[in-house]
Formats: sequence, C-alpha cells, structure tokens
Amino acid sequence: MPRYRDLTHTARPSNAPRVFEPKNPLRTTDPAALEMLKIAHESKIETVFDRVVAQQPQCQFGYKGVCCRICIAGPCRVKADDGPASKGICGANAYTIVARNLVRYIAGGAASHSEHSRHVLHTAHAMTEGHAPDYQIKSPAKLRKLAEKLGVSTLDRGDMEILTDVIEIGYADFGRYQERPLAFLDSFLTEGRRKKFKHTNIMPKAIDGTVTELIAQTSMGVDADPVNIIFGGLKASLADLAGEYIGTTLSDVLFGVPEPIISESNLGVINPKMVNIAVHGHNPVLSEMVVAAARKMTDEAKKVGAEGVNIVGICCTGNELLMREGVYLATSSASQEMAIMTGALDAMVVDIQCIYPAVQQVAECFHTKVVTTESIMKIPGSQHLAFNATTAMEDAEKLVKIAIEAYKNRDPKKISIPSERHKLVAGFSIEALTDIMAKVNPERPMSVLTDAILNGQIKGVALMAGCNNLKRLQDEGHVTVLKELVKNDVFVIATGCSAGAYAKLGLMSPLAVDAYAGPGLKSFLKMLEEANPQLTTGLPLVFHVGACVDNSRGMDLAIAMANELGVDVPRVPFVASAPEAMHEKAVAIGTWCVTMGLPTHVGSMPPVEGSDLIYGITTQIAHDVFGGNFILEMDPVLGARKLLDALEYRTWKLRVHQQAAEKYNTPMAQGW
Ligand code: SF4
Ligand code: WCC
Ligand code: FE
Repeated sequence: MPRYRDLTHTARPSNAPRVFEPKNPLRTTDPAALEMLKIAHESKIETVFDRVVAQQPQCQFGYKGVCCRICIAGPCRVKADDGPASKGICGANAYTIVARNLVRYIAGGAASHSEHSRHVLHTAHAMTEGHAPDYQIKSPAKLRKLAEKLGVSTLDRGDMEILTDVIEIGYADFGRYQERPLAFLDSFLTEGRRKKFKHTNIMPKAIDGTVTELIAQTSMGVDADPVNIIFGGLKASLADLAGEYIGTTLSDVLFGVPEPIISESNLGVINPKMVNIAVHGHNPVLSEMVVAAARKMTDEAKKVGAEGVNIVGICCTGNELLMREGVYLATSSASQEMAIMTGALDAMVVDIQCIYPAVQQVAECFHTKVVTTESIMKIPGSQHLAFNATTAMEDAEKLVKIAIEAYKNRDPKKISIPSERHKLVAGFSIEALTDIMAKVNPERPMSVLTDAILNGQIKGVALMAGCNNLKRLQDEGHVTVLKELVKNDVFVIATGCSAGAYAKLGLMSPLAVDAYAGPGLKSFLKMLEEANPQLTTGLPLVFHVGACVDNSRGMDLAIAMANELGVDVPRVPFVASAPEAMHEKAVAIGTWCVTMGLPTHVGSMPPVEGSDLIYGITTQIAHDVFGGNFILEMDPVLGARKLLDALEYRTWKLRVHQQAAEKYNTPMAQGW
C-alpha cells in the first residue's frame, strides 16, 4: 500500500478555489449567522463578512509567503525566478523568506498559548500564597496525577503543598536556562518522541526562551538556512504544546476536570427576558468568576425588570465554560459580531485572543457594553476593567453590574434573536473518555478504542480543530470533513471553533449519531452507551474535548493509544484536521501535530507556496523525519479522503506487525 495515494508525488492540492465566491458577502452556512447577516446588511452595519469581500483579491506575494517585512529596507518581494529580483535586498532567497515568515507564525502562536497558561499559573500561584481567595483546587485528583508525572512527591502532603511544587516547575518551564528538557512536555511524551526530539535537537528547555530565540534566529541577517529555520519553528511548536498542556492541566486543577454535560448552542440561547452577558476570548480565570457572580445576582437583575442573568459563551472562553459548567455556547469566533446584532446582548466581556476589534463598532449601533479585562488587550472606545486574581469575585460582580445597567438601555425595536439553538453533549476530557471505556475493560480502558480500530469496527481517531477562515463559507469545511469521516467510521474529537461549528449546528448531539455515523462507528458508540447506563447524557457524534489549548487533550489521547499499542505516536491511526485554519495559534498547533507524528490536514493554504523546498518539507520530508506531515487540501471531501487513506495505511501496518509479532512470538517491530 503506498504511503500517499498521490501518484504525482508532489503532495499538491487539488484545483479547488482558494477563495470561495470572492464577491459573496453571505459567507456562512450557519443559519443563525445568516439571519443576522441579512439584518446587518439592511441596517448597513459592516461585519467581518463584508470585510473579507473588500480585501479581495489579496496580495499574492503575501499569500505565497514571499513578502519580507522583517527590516525596514523592505518590504521586499520575490518577483522573479532569477536575477536580483529573485531575492530580497539583503540577498535572502525565497526559501529563507518563506521559512522565516512561517516560523514567526509559530512564535506568535506559542507566545499566545503560553501567555494564557502563564496567567493560569499566576492565578494558581496567587492562590497558594493566599492572595486569591476566590479560587480553590477543584480537582485534587488531577493535581496528584500531574504531580506524580512531574516527579513531585505526593506522599503525606497537602494539596496546597503539592501545588506549590507543581507551580515552581511550571515557572521554571517558562524561564529555564539550564540544559534540561521542559518538564511539563517531557512528563507526557512517549519514549520514542523523547529520543526523536533529542536527536533532532528540538526539545525545548523553556517556553519563553524558545520563542525569543526563534525571533532572534529569524531577524534580519541571522539564519538563512531554511531547514535550520524550520527546525527552530518545530522547537517553538513543542514549546507551544507545553504551554497548552500547562494551561489545560492547571485549569483542570483549579476549575475541575470536565465530565459529560448537556447544554445548548447557537444564537437562540440569548434570552430576551434576561440580562445577557457574552464572555468571549480564551481564559477561564476570569469567566469562571463571572459565571459564579451571575448566579448570585438574580435579584439585582430583577430590580431592572429582567428575570435573571444569562451567561453565554463565545469562542474558547465559551468552550471552557461549556465543558465545565454547561454554559450555553452562543457562537464561535468568526460570528462574534452577530451576537451583538441580536440587540439583546447587554455586555460582551472579553479577555484575550480571537476577539475582533470590530465588536466595539458593532456595539456602538446597539446598547451593548464591550468590556476588556486584561492589560494587554484594550479596544479604543470600549470600557476597560482590569481583572485581578486578588479581587476576582468583586471584579466579576462589577462586570455583571455593568451588564445589568446596560439592560435598561435596550431598544426593543432592535431586538431580533434567531430561533436557532441545538442540544449537545460536551465535557469529554480524556479522563471522562477513559472512564467510559473502563466500563467495558476496567484493566485496559484504552484497548477498547485500539481494539475497535484493529478489528475494523472503527477506522481510527481524528482530532478536528482550528478556526473559521472566511476564504470559504463559515463552517462548511468543518462540517464536510466531519460528515465524510464519521460516515467512514472514524471516531472524532473536536476543539476550538471546530467544536463550536458542530455545537452550533446540532452535530454534537446523540441524535446526530443516527443521522450521520457509519455502521461501525454507530455500533461502537452504542456499545459504549450500553456499558455506561449511569451516563444519562448519551454519547454524541463528535466528542468535544475543549478549547484550543485543549488540543493538548487530543495529544494526550494519541499518546495513551500509542502506549496501549506499544508503539510511538507516528504508528497510531490518529489524524488531525483544521479545515478552516486562520490564527497563528493554529499554525503552531498544526506544526506540533506534525512533529508529534500526525498526518495533519489544513484546508486553508498557509503561505508556503513561494518555495517548493518549504512546501516539500512541510508536506513530505516532515513525514520521513517525524512521521507526521501536512496535507494541504482546500477541497474538504478530498481532504477527508486523504486523512482516511492515512488512517488506513497506519492500521494496515499495525496489523501486519502485530500479526508477525504474534506468529513469531517476538516484541512488535519498531523500525517501520
Ligand atoms: Fe528585505 Fe532582507 Fe530586510 Fe527582509 S530582511 S525586508 S529580505 S532586506
Ligand atoms: Ni482557536 Fe482559531 Fe477559534 Fe481562535 S478560538 S479562531 S485560534 S480555533
Ligand atoms: Fe481558541
């Protein structure tokens, strides 16, 4: 069986359009967003959907990655194949420029994820020092498990004492200078990955240092070697994974490990009779407090004539709260402006990342108050309320009060809430998934999943992740890839805006299983449900494992499967897909997926086509070195097909080697 069913061996994408209907401003398949968009057009309110059209056609130098703005002798563009115009002013080649641009995205992504986890770490630290009285350790079990992985003693020690040591390791992971591997990362890698990263010299020792080093490496007149630059990028992607892992694990310790939970999603969850507050961004440190404050403030809401306070989530703050508290998910990042346009959103409280500056302009057409809460995130015109761990509950109450005050200014004529809302089941931490499978096999829960793959009941596991990129219609890529995968019996987990798409559109419910799952997947899910009568939620078509930082949960699952199968990650029938990737964080995540050994589909072309060398490294050579590779394919059906091929190849190989090991009674071969 060929590794790629790509007879051209170029790994080039199909001819699917790069920008779907560039003049069409109705760039969404979400019925609720579409309804709002029509109102926006009638009222002449500009949104992201109009701005995408206004940007067309986009600059092809930038699109292909051959525009360099790293120094102010530039911008330099690679304009010819030969001669002086084929290089930048300093003589940088296309491959150097493309590589530098690409890895700087990874640096941006790693900086963002780790900024988030640093904040969680600071909050946990303030708590252990007695300066954050509103926080507590909600999951001592997770803390102890994490401590043991990190080599922190748990014997006869209190939770706070253990957490203090864990935090110290976390801080060291940000700023270590000694030649020691990043502890959080090292603690959960397979032996195979550990060796691989050592041999290729990409095991980071600290997050901050790795990001800084990469910026220095790609500064004017430093590294010109594209391969060396890419390796710097891979190292930073591993720092990103470490940052995500710190964020996920410590959030679980502070706010609880998610368990299956029922909720609802899409703009219909905005309640006209209540004070509505959207919490938007990424960080649960603030939003968890806002939820707690809102639950206490029903009486104050009643004083202004509302029935209570309704918190709805947007983007990954929404995912965090949905996973742990069952808070409604109003919408995902790309349609954030639409929530304001319902006319019934009294406040939008934002923290960091994926928040459009445009929300303030839309809010000005309504009564909605936009409140920023972090020192590095302000928007001209909106209110800023500095959120502080020491005064967390007090700050959260102030935020709820701002919304209650704003409620008085609602204009009933401007209220128009779409009816679209769907029931869903979320909350699938790897712990929760393991518990579910343990009901089938208590000794080896992961074997339930791996056996189902080896015996052909399911085809493998796919992690669906990433943003919306409005070069195509919102959610169309996510939905098409998902439907193809589940139809072909792939077990699917999802994070971020991909999970948001499925939640909003009713695909994250047990009902969707009957409608879309293939017979193998259906029987697998039914078998799990029957073994878990205590689980009243039922099991969904696609399993929500959390926010974008929780892609680390996806990797946790891949590693658990690798350990169960007795192989390294690149042998596991596990793939990833970001059909509509947009953010720098998505580039960082996709890169560590590849580095960890996963075939990784991306449905929006990253700027790598300006250099055949870089294109080849990301799509082919990466596979030879790390066992994972990018699959760049804009046609979602074909993208899914390529993922299915990758899964099939891995399962076939696994079976061959398992059978040989059984036949000759030897340990399974590892060198394939
Ligand atoms: Fe141009 Fe070189 Fe400066 Fe880039 S670093 S802008 S290629 S002179
Ligand atoms: Ni993660 Fe992408 Fe959504 Fe933002 S929230 S838009 S990075 S997937
Ligand atoms: Fe996110």
